[in-house]
Amino acid sequence: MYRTVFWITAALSIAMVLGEKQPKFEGKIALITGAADGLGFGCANQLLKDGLKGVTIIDINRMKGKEAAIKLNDAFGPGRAIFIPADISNDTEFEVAFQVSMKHWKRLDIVVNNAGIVNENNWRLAMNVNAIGTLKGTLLGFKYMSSAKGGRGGVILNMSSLAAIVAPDFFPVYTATKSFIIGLGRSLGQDLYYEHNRVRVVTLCPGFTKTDLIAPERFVNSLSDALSPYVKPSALGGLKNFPTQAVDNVSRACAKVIKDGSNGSVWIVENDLPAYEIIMPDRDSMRKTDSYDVADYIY
Ligand SMILES: *[C@@H]1O[C@H](CO)[C@@H](O)[C@H](O)[C@H]1NC(C)=O
Ligand SMILES: *[C@@H]1O[C@H](CO)[C@@H](O)[C@H](O)[C@H]1NC(C)=O
Ligand SMILES: *[C@@H]1O[C@H](CO)[C@@H](O)[C@H](O)[C@H]1NC(C)=O
Ligand SMILES: CC(=O)N[C@H]1CO[C@H](CO)[C@@H](O)[C@@H]1O
Repeated sequence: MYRTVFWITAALSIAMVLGEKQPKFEGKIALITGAADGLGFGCANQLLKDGLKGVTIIDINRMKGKEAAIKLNDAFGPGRAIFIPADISNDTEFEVAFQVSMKHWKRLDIVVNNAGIVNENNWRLAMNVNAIGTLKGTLLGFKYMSSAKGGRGGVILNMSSLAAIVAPDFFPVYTATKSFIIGLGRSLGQDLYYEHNRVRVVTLCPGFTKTDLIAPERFVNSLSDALSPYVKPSALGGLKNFPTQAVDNVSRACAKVIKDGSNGSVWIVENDLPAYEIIMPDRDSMRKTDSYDVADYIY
C-alpha cells in the first residue's frame, strides 16, 4: 500500500516535470511481436497515430494477426501495416519474419519484443517465448539495425513486467522470465554496445493491464498449484487488489519510452498514469546491515 502510494506520487511528479511530449515517428518502420491483440496491438496503433510510416505485426495467431493488420490499415490508410505469421520460439520462423519485413519496407528502426505468455505448468514453453524469444528478437534487432552492420541504428523495446520488480507469489516462472528481460536490457543497454551499434535498448514494465492474459478464469488456469494449494486464491486476491490499467494508456507509455528512453533505461507504467523511469539501487545500499555476525569476521 505504502509502496503504491509512493509510486503514484513519484509517477505524478515525474509526469509534471517532463510534461507530455508528443512522440513522432515519421518515416520510421517498426516490427512488433505478439501484436495481434493486447499491448502489442495497442503499441502498433499508438506508433501509427504518432506518425510511424509502417508496422510489421508478428504473431503466432494467423486469424487474429490478419484482422489486426486490416484494422490498422482501415484506421490509418492502406499499406501501413503488414502481418507475418511466426512462432517467435522458433528461431527459423522468427528470422524469416525479419527478412520478409526488411524486403517489404527496405528498412527497420524499431523492434518491440512484446510477445509473452503466462504458463506456469509448461514452464519450458514460457521460458522459450518470454525469455529466449525476446533474446532472439533483440539479437535480430541488432543484426538488422546496427550501424556497425550497415543499418541506421534504432531502438529495441523489451516488454518486461511490474512482476519482475515486485515478485508476486503466484507466478514465479513468469516473474523469472520477465526478470531475465530486465537483466539483459540493463547489460546490453550500456554504452559499450550503444556506441558501437547505435541501437538503444529500453525496457518497459507494465502493471496489470486489461488484456486477455488476466481474464480471471484463463489467468488462474495458467497458474500451477503443484507447490502450494494457495496459489490460485492468492492470484485472485492479487487481481482484485492490484489496480488494472487500460491498454491505451500502456500504449502511450510504449511510444513515449521508444521516443525518449535512454539506452538501458527501465520504466514502469501502472495505474493509468504516465510511465516513469526507475533507477536500480546501488548495491551497497541494498546490503542488509544486520545480516552478518561480527563473530564471523574474527578468527
Ligand atoms: C521451425 O519452423 C520451421 C519453418 O516453419 C519448421 O520447418 C521447423 O520444423 C520448426 N522447428 C520446430 C522445432 O518446430
Ligand atoms: C531486451 O533488452 C535486453 C537488453 O538489450 C536484451 O539483452 C534482451 O535480449 C532484450 N530482450 C530481452 C528479452 O531481454
Ligand atoms: C487512462 O488513464 C486516465 C487517467 O490517467 C483515465 O482517466 C483514462 O480513463 C484511462 N484510459 C482509459 C482508456 O481507460
Ligand atoms: C549516448 C547515450 O545516451 N549514452 C547513455 C547510455 O546510458 C548510460 C547509462 O545510463 C548513460 O550514462 C549514457 O550517457
